[in-house]
Amino acid sequence: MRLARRALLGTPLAATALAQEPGLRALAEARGLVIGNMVTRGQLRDHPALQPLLRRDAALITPGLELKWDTLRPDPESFNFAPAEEVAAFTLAGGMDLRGHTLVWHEALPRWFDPAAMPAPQLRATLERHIRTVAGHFQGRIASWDVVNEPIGENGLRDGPHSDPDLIRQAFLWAREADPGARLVINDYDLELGDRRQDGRRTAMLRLLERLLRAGAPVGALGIQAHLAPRSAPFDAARLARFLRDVAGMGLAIEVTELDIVDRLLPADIAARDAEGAAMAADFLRVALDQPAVRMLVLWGLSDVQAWQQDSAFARRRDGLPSRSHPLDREMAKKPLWHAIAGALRA
Ligand code: 9MR
Repeated sequence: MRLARRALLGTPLAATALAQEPGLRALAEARGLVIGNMVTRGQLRDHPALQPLLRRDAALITPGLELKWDTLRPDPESFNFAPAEEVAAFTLAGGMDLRGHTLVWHEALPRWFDPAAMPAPQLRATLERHIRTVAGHFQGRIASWDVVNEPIGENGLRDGPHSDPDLIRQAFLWAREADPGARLVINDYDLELGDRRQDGRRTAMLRLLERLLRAGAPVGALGIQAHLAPRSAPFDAARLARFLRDVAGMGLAIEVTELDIVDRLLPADIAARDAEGAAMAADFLRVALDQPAVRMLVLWGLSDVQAWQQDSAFARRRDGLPSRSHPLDREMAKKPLWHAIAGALRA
């Protein structure tokens, strides 16, 4: 004890202050908001420095890959829960909750599962078995499940397993039976910014939600991914606020599920790039956190070592520079985005 106190007295003031600066987790908790982050099993292993920082900045974790079909379903018969359980063990040890992502999606499918090539009854049976087994396996451990991911296409409902609203309704019913306590979510992207295209996507989403609720689907929340891409479209606070109000008016909760910055259209200069990304996040969060239905804020990665943007032909920068999409840089130092999020949580 005496040793500990002497050690503490010997700590330089700056280091003590740094250790005491509240993380995003404490700031969110103080205002009754659940803050989360995405991580994969590979990232936890390859970047152990992430682990204490995730515990500082997140109260909930979305496994980035481990609950997708291509990881869970090596073949039509079996289920491989081991990778997801490794992430779940990390969250349990850190006193964090889990988010489930995702039960029905048109991407990250194993080669044996081609929804378009399956006769409708077989597709239905395959989805039912998957949802009942996976949601059942994690029953009681998942705060909210993305039951259906990215159902909105460029013209209404996307082709594939999403194109049949009755199948979507069924997916929610199967998930509800398998895990009665989880909040069940429809999750989608490009619902945040103020151009005509995203207006159309918002309208299509509102129609789908209305239709599902009318048909008795147990949808509990809309997930707004929020992969914010400055200069791809303007930010329009009034339009976003109206949309959030419309969703809340249906009695649904709202979760921000994948917040990060797509910096492909921003200047190369790091200070300018970071400032513009952080400014758009601040604009977005000012509106989102003002809406009481927004219960959860999940970031799609804490550090730039986690960037998916580089592997995406669409989201990566044309000049080949590494993307700066996340709150911490590759050395785990805080960037303007971290401070923008902290500021929004404090406001
Ligand atoms: O970040 C994820 C990337 O590492 C994966 O290769 C990809 C396919 O599984 O999915 C990425 O995450 C996506 C998420 O699951 C759904 N919304 C868009 C995300 C970024 O593409």
